[in-house]
Amino acid sequence: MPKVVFITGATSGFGRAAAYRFADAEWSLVLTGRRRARLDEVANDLSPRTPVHTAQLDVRDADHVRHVVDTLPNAFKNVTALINNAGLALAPQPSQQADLADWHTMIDTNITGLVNVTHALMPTLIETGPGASIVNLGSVAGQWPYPGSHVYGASKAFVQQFSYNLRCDLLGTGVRVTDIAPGLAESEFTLVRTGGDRAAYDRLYGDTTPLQPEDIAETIFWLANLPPHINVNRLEIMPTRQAWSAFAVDRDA
Ligand code: NDP
Ligand code: 8X3
Repeated sequence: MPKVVFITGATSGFGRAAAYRFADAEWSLVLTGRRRARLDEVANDLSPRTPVHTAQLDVRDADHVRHVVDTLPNAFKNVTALINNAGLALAPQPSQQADLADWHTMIDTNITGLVNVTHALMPTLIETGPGASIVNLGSVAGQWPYPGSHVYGASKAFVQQFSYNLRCDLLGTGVRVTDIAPGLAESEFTLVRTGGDRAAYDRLYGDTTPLQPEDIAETIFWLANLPPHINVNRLEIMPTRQAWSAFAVDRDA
């Protein structure tokens, strides 16, 4: 029986690249995301290689998440790996200029959406037992503060602590949990964050060497394929050309 991976946010970036990486190893794929056309495009590309099931899904909708999990076709029911990848940043401006609605969208997606999917799939993963994995997409922003990160970084701090706490509760079930925390990585993430500002995208990723979605996909695949007795709790990954910066100090003019 092929192993089954369930990926949220498979229409772009890390999630899409992960779909291709797991397909290479002939895992069966459950691909989810809000954009139907993108899901179809990936499924059409990958289904000649491996079984693919798609579900148009907004992770913020707990009832729909439950429905998608409960109605998985038989060949896709025995999920071995959950990749909780769907997420976004909005409002790159300082907190005091950010829209409350954008804060709510980040909380609803990065926190509520992630727990919706985790809660729905935990019984299946526990049934799968040793070798099963939950890989949660956190961020360096969950550990390190920076201007304009406000609710986004805080939502990723939640992902880290939730991952650690899940580890405690899942001890003895064989289900592994990892918080993977990438730094600068080139994807549509920045277009979403800036409301489609292509110049901001070019400035951020230009003249340096950011991580690529395939780098993160390879890491996710490695985590899900480690021997069952190994759990990586947290993995922080930056491009070699990124590091921390000095503390900021407010000085008299
Ligand atoms: P992308 O914008 O390329 O992809 C984000 C994915 O999330 C899309 O497939 C999108 O699909 C999906 N998504 C967003 N909102 C929802 C929703 N409400 N319901 C279901 N799916 C949703 O970004 P990345 O691939 O770069 O980001 C993936 C994850 O990695 C995110 O959690 C992000 O916070 C995190 N991350 C990104 C970093 C980066 O620098 N790029 C670094 C560290 C972490 P659709 O719109 O079709 O629903
Ligand atoms: C995305 C990486 O540095 O923009 O999580 O917060 S960063």
